[in-house]
Amino acid sequence: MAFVELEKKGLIGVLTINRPEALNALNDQVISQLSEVLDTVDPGETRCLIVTGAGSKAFVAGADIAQMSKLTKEEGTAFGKLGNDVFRKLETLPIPTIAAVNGFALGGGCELSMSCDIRLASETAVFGQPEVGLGITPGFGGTQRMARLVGPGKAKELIYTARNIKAPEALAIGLVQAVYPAEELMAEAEKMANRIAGNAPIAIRACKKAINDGLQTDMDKAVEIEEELFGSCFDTADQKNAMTAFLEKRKHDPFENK
Ligand code: DAK
Repeated sequence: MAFVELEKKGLIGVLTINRPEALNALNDQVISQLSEVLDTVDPGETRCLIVTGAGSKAFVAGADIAQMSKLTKEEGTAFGKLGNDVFRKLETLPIPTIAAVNGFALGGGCELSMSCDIRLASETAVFGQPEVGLGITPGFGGTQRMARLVGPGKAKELIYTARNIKAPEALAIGLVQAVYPAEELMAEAEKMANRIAGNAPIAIRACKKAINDGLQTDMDKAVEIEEELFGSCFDTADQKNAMTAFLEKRKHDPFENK
């Protein structure tokens, strides 16, 4: 059974969590398949990845509560590690990622969206970290990524109260970058993904690495990371192609990822 599907659309990929009967809840099978599918994404061929959920109701309604309810302490720790390892794999995927949040993004679903570079939401999207109402903490990076994305005060308010928020509030606090009518979400996500895919892929991968690695260190180290990645672009055909075209007042040739 394919709980995770990957569709290639030209230079972009669309990864769908496909378990609509349980609102795409993440059990260990779904998480393992997500890991396997991410391993198949080839940055040479795919320049931007959209992550979404099957059906019209949910992105992902969280980790699977039925499965989690039976876990021992050791199994809970192992489940947390499985999820964290896969979400980190997604977060550090070399190519840009866009979460197209098409409905409930609760618990592990909100955490999945926060492991993507950019979040676009439908007007029907609902975000939240309901874990403390279930007697647990967010376990797939929610305490860490939420605080980094919206600031510690807002993250603590949302996590301590287990309050769900709708798309407009998610937009207002910077958790999502844009909100669209549900029927337009995927087209808008694909438009953004294709726009990204049209830019120099090696430079974009360097930007992603510079932002992600830089945010984890102090500013002196962070600018060194930027300098090194900036320098590495001058070894690429794409840089030469684009700068030569600019100087010759013409459009550059399509980027070759070289
Ligand atoms: N798990 C399992 N099944 C789920 C589910 C979930 N998270 N969410 C929904 N479903 C299932 C429902 O049980 C139902 O199944 P059937 O009864 O039809 O068999 C089906 O999906 C449709 O759901 P509803 O009938 O409930 O649909 P409604 O429209 O009435 O309600 C809802 C939609 C999203 C408001 C509701 O389903 C809901 O509240 N779902 C749970 C949301 C939630 O609390 N999610 C957070 C889960 S906790 C950790 C690792 C991970 C985590 C924490 C720690 N470590 C190991 C440390 C992560 C935790 C979480 O994600």
